[in-house]
Amino acid sequence: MTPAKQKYTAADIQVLEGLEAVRRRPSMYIGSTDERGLHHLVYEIVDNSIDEAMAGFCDRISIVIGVDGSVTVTDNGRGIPVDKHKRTGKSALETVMTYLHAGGKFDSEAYKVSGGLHGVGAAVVNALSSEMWVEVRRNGKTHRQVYERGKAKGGLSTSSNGAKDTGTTTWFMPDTDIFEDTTFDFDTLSQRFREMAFLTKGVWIAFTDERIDHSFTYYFEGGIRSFVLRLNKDRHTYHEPFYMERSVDGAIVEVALQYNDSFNESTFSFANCIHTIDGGTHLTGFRSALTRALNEYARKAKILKDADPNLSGEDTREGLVAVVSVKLAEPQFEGQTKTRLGNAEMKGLVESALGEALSSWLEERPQDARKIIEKGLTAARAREAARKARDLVIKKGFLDDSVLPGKLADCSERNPEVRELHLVEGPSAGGTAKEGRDRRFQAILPLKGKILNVEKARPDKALAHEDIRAMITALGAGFGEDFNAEKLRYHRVIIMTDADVDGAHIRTLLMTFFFRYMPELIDGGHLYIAQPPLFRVQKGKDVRWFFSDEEKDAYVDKLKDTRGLMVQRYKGLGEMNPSQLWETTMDPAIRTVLQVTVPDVMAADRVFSELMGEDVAPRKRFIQAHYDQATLDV
Ligand code: 0RA
Repeated sequence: MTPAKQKYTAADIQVLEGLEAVRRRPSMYIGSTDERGLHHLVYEIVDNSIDEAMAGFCDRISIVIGVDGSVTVTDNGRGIPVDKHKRTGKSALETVMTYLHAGGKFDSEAYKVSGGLHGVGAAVVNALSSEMWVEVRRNGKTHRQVYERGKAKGGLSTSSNGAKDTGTTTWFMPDTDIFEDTTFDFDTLSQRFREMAFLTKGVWIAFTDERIDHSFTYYFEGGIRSFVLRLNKDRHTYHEPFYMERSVDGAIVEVALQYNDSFNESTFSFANCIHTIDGGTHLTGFRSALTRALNEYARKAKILKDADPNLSGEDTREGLVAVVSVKLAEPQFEGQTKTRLGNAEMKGLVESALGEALSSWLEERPQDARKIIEKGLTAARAREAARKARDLVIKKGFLDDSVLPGKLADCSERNPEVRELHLVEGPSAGGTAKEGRDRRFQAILPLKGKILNVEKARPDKALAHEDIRAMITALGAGFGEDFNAEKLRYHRVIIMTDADVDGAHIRTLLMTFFFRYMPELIDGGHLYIAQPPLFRVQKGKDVRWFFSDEEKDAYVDKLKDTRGLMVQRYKGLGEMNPSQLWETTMDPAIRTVLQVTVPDVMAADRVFSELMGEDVAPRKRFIQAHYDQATLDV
């Protein structure tokens, strides 16, 4: 598996230019001089140790952020060579540290494979540090050199340490002349080191932040196989993970996958330990190999008959959790955010390596193979059913907003921005709301009660459900991929349920529906939850409403001795009369509504980090716990 088996010596390093250019235009080398650029310095140094680990010579890397804000990276690799370099006449170490050696053998030819910024490496970090030193342990000796803003301060000092241990230690202090802020962030770094550990199996990465006295060690024996198991932790899976690693044409292809019984796909792709959020050639190769291998096997095993059509790519990815990680000499990252792999050769490489490995894996496990293919067939049938259901409803004018649901009491205002749709639990509360509302801008849609749990149902079932259809039609903006927020007939959708357990359940079901079928409705800030009061307290003619026990108790305690105090608990919306409902829950001048937010973490790329984090929180739990974070009056 190791990309670097040959011996390298100082002569392999090509010298190009000095480091002044780096200090003059740092962004050209590290992207920016903000927080992101600052953290790049650490990754650059750690990447070098990761490369040494991938070459099979190092299994321990430690990173320490000092109290003074400096960084120390230590590995137990072979140590950077220190012999004299032919062209510079200086040691290899000094050459590596004080010259930009872009494009040289040292970087590209099978040596530099982990992330990094095109192999500019340690020299760039040196140029952008006010002080730096490197210690190399090799051949029973310790070699040390100190640098200042990229320039060597004296030669290499060598002392005998007699010890057998080898390795490299790099210490640096980022230059405050270059960086706006030189404060490292613990979470950013630990997250990245965790990823690196997942993606480099068998390596121990110890991270200590002395500023806050925190330390973590990451180690994943199974690498991305462990990663897949972890992603599927809360799921029901169909088989043991598939795992392969191949070294082809100087590149390494690693894939782990495992199917679960959900309908979603989670595939994460990486190139040189960089998360390629926008995919790229390696992901394309992965997908076509998967589709082809499964179809070929299904035909051979006669699970697919001659007359049956092939499984589509989408069908083969339902319930799939996969990690695709490639390591290559000169990765080209494309796109706005440089998170798509562009190297054309990777498509075919991944496709053939995975194709072969997966085909034999399937042959060896006919039972697992059958389960996976049957899952794909079910997906295909469901997709067909959903398509038919969709066609049918479109034909029937289901998505035509001129045919509004019969039980919708619409409002008269035309501007969607001020229109509100109240989704009310039960026909009786629906009736009260219809009477109590301001009919100019408030529309009422009474729901029967519990809507279908869309988390457990396929789209065709969900679309057959009366209340779900009524909501989609009333909103008029479609659903799923066809959802178009510009067509929304109401810019405020307010869920109004009883303040009891059933009400809470209905609320969750509704939020789950919106989250799965109209996420843009939530993202756009259109979804709200009404807050009906829990208590009515009357003293003479004075009537007050309270929304919590605490509020009510505080008020009642104050008036303890007053006679004729009447306290009523409101369990359901239906217990209020229309004017009470208006006053307490619907009148924009008085009411409080909670806006449902799906925080940033839900964005696709962040799901990854969320799942990588200590706290694996399935989406459902997530919405339940977070919907009440934002309170605002509208
Ligand atoms: C090339 C050759 C050799 C070691 C390294 C690179 C090396 C570089 C770094 C950077 C951080 N830690 C590192 N560890 C090793 C050694 C070649 C040999 O010993 O023959």
